[in-house]
Amino acid sequence: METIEGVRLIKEKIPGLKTILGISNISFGLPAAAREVVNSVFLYYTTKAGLDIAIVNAEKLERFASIPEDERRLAESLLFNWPPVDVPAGHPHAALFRAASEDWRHQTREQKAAINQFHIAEIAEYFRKRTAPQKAKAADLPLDTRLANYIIEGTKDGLVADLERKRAEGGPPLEIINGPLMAGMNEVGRLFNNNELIVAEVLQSAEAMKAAVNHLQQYMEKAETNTRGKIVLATVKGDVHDIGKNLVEIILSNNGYRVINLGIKVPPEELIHAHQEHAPDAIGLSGLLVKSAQQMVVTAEDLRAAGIRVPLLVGGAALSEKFTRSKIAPSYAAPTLYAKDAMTGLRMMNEIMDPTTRTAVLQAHVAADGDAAAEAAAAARVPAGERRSSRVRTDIPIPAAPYLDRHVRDIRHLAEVWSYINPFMLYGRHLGFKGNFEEHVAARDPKALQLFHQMEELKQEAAHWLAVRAVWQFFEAERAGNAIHLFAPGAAFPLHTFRFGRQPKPDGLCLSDYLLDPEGDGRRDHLAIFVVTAGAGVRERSEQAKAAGEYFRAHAIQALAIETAEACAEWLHRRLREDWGFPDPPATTMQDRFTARYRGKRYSFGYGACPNLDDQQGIWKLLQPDEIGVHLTEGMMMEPEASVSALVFHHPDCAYFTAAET
Ligand code: B12
Repeated sequence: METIEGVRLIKEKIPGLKTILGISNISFGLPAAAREVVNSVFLYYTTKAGLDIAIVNAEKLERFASIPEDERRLAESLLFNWPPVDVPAGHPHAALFRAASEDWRHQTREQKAAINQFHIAEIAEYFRKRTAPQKAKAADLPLDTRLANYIIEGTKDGLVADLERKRAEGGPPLEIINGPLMAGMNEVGRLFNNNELIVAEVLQSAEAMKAAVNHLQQYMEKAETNTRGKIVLATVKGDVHDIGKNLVEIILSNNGYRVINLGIKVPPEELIHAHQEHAPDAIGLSGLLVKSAQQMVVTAEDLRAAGIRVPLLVGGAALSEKFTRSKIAPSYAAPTLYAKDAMTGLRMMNEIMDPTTRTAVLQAHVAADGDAAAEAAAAARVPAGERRSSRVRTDIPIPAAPYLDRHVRDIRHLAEVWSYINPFMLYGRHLGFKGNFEEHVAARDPKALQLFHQMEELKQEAAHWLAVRAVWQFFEAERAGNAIHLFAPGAAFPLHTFRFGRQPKPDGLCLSDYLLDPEGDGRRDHLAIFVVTAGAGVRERSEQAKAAGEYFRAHAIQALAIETAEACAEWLHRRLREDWGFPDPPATTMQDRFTARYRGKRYSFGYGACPNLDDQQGIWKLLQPDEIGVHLTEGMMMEPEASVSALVFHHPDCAYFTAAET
């Protein structure tokens, strides 16, 4: 109660201050089922008191609204330290309870402790006795519920037999799809939005749906379709981003939409043609990079010029609601909707296709006059200068570069590279696991273990075909204001010059600051550059799995490939530090590496310190990464998708920062 009160007082006295609270300690020592309830009730009241951020394992939390009244009362009595009402006869503290105030502030120390002990015993006793609500045995459930459950649980065992039972009852295939199966899929969407299902599970549900539809298709007339609507989907010109777009395809197509997936690097003309051919209800555009977001503006303009007015759905990592509203929507001049993830895309399609919500949702997404002007006015430039920041030391010796020739390698020891995969990225971001994956595996959490084994199996198989390649080179380098000249060994004229922006604030940083000036004997500092890839053949394999209805596998292949590329970058960077003569201290952990706690840093074009993606061309000129199968698209994207490029600096003061655009 004091914590809740504390939050309330802080928010009252210092309204602008943000509060953060770890929730679960409140219930430490109680039975697991009691903890889920007490944590949830505590979270509810702290939030009401004004808490901004809670640290909590969302999976281990009962939803407040679903907590039965008696359980909620038990938790509230404990948290608010209410004096017990029904005290068993002869209880040693009965008199103490009777004399205690309702309000914890007016209770004596002794009363507080006795009341607290009483409620702890009550709640622990209650939850120890309470057996988990028994799941009804599958066979006892009504047939429609069973059919929906196959989808919700993402299982196919018994599915075909039950579909046949449903048909024998006279259910036409299309009604089975649109009825119980779609009800299951709707529940999957609801559970996902409530954080009760993770991406990997949603994909398994989609697999079950696909298996059901495949089975029923043999009994359907050719003309019969189960479409709720039609969407043309594409990754924009210059962009090879596949994984995000494919998730959207899988989610939409298994929720009753017909998806015409035009693939990657799709120019506006192809979209216009597809619109004429398929007359879709909407067009979906995907893209990974900022450049692709700009390409969406151009694409939207071309679609408008071609007279196309269907709703446009857009999504991708570098896109935002603001950019969509201020840049893409005015160019399209028809409804333009930003979807932060595939499930949001599904909700939007549902709203667009539902006559009761369509008008409102479309009207809400047409650009308002002045959106673009407001955006333009906001972007003021800050002059940055060229002086080296005093935050970067210059009195350190230049470490000798180990070699200056270009290195090209096929990296065969995949197990080692994979040990550099950040589990948070693979299991958390891409497969949707919530919480600390490694801790959950160590605690033998079934969901974590299942995912772990699925990925280990995939790795075993991928070890036979996943090709990890790298090209790198150390270059002599000199700083010239905000620019860096790179030289062939001993040459007087630079091979190439990169120009960087400076952090727009007093004494701001610039990447060139990290290069030391030549020593008295003319010896120059160095910079390493690399490109790594794990993408050869990945899209094709993922496509095959998708076509076979193996959606989890299709997604997992791409997720493994992109995180292998990132892991290879981490692995190679560690090796470059070794080659350079400053290996990581033995105590360095992978977590240290994932948070860049080592000497020097690597910077990738497109990120804050060097946002100009056109500079990728400089890397291509210097390293010729085409030799390892990585090509640069007109959108400055590396094809295949699972590729990473970087500049590596050795300076111990290196930090990540955001520079002004050059
Ligand atoms: C993982 C990651 C990578 C991975 C994989 C990239 C990928 N294909 O997803 C790897 C390591 C390969 C990578 C590489 C690079 N990356 Co990167 N990467 C990321 C990161 C951390 C997450 C992206 C992600 O989650 N992808 C997984 C997919 C499934 O998610 P998604 O694309 O967002 O798709 C979902 C939604 O957006 C939505 N959606 C997408 N499209 C559509 C379409 C429709 C119609 C709908 C309805 C919904 C929808 O639904 C999808 C599923 O839910 C982001 C940062 C961030 N926080 O987002 C940076 C980020 C995208 N990367 C960035 C950069 C710069 C790069 C590189 C250029 C760096 C470099 N020089 O090497 C390269 C480019 C790779 C290439 N091939 O050219 C920048 C881009 C900024 C910019 N300047 O353009 C970002 C934004 C980081 C940053 N903060 O600056 N990256």
